[in-house]
Parts: sequence; C-alpha cells; structure tokens
Amino acid sequence: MRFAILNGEIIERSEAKVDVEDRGYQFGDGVYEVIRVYNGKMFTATEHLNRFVKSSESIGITLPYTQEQLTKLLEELIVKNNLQVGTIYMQITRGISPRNHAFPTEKVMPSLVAYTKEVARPVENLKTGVKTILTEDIRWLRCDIKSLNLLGNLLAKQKAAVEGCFEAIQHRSEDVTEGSSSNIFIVKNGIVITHQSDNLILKGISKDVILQVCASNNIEVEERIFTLDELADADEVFLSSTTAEVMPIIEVDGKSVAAGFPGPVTRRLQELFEQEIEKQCGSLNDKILY
Ligand code: PSZ
Repeated sequence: MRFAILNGEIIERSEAKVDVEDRGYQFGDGVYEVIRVYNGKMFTATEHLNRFVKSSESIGITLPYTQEQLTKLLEELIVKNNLQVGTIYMQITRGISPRNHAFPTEKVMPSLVAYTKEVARPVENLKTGVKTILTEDIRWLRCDIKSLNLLGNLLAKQKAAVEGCFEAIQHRSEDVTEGSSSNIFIVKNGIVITHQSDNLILKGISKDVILQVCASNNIEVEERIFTLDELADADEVFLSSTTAEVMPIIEVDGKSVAAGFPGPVTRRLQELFEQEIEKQCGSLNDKILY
C-alpha cells in the first residue's frame, strides 16, 4: 500500500521513517491497535479507538488527536490505499528523546504511525479449525495494556510456528490465560467459558463481540479462570482476534479437541460474528460454508 499516516498527515509510505531515538524503537515505549476492514469499512472502529486511548493513557501518553480526527484520518487512508479487505496497523510512542529509561522531562510530541495491509479472511482455517500448543505465560502483569512490548508473545508464537501450529495457548501454572495474539474460549455442556478481562489478558474487541452475541442469543457464558484440565476436557475450543475472528481449535499439544472438528457452538458463533460484520460493513462474499 502506498500511503501511511505519520503524525497526523498522510504521506507516501516509503517516507514514513522513525528516528533511532524514538522511544518506541528503543524501548517499545508505546501502544498499538489493529483494526479490521471489510468492504472498505472499519469493523468495531469505536471500540478499537477507545482501547487505543485507554492503553495510551495507562502509560501516560496523551493522544494529540481527538478520536474523531483519528477516525477521519483512518477513513481517508483506507480510501487513498484503496483498501477493501485488510487491516489498519496504528501505533503511538512517547516520541523522540535522548535515550533514558525515565520519561522525558521536557514536552515531547508522541509519534503516531498508521498504515494498511491487504488481509483476506482466513476462510480455510475458519472452516477446518487450527492446531495449537501450550506454553507457560511468561509475560508481565499488565497484559491488559496493548503495549508494543511483545517479546513474551513473540516467543510463545514462535514456539507454535516451529511446531507448525497456528497459536500458542498460554497458562500461568494451571490457569489458562490467552493466546499469544488471541483470546481463548472453551465450551462445556453448552456453556461458553473464557478468562475474565483483568490485568492478565487483553480485553479483546472480538471477545466482546462474541460475549454480546452470546447474550442476545441466549448462549450461556461464564467469564472466569479455567484450568488446563478443563481445556483438555472441553467439548469445543476456539480463539478470537481481529483477523482470526471466531477460529475453531481442533488440536492442543498433539491431542484432538473432542471429535477433532469444529463444534456446533463454535459454528453458531462464527455465523453470528459474520452477521455482526455484515451489519457494520455490508455483505461478505466469502462466508464460511461447511
Ligand atoms: O493480525 C493478527 O494476527 C492479529 S490482529 C489482533 C491480534 C492478532 N490479536 C490481538 C490480541 C492479542 O494480541 C492478545 C495478546 N490477546 C487477545 C487479542 C485479541 O484482541 P482483539 O480481538 O481485539 O483483536
């Protein structure tokens, strides 16, 4: 894609460069968002921008743009890049300042960058389901902040990648937290169970969409800690994220989940999730067909 946003302006993507002393580059001192685009329209944009503001404020970065300004800029970027189906990546850092762990004392302008990428819906994986591995959650205790510091997540994802798996399911001792870049759900006796949104996981926007459609369709939900034993004993397992939507999990650490194919509750939630997309972004021409 040809254009990017840099500090409130749309410029050629190749011109969007960062300084070596940008605190995002040196320390991961910033936060980010990924927003899904279908049919040239952002899905759950308000929720993503709210979380972006919340993440920034939680580390003391004040956004120098209003949410309305940001929305307008992102919409303009989608048009300029002629993006139909893909993602917008957006990040803000504390800005450029001589390297020092403590925050700059003088006023520094935060650096904002956004660009787009074409990303198709992962329809094949959505239909067949994906394999996962388990790994100890070695991250810090503020996983609710969508921080640029992703080493823990990267090490987990890499472990999955070398095993030929889609995702690594993280656990703190016996308690399942979340994937390296997704939230994890189990289904037992028709009840959807997922970790409560506290400091140990990211409060996924997709997770929230799923919880909303469950509430309006009389699907019972328990937001609570569940264990590795409950995961092993689940009827269905799935993950959610902005790009993976409602993704069935058919294997955990080499063992089949229940029957080894996407279960009925997962499939129903995929259907309801697609309906939410269509409400906001218009018809999908690549619906998940079983
Ligand atoms: O493109 C990708 O693979 C994406 S886009 C967003 C994600 C992956 N993951 C977001 C995420 C995450 O990084 C962690 C640690 N937990 C949960 C999620 C899911 O959050 P939402 O639903 O807001 O994308």
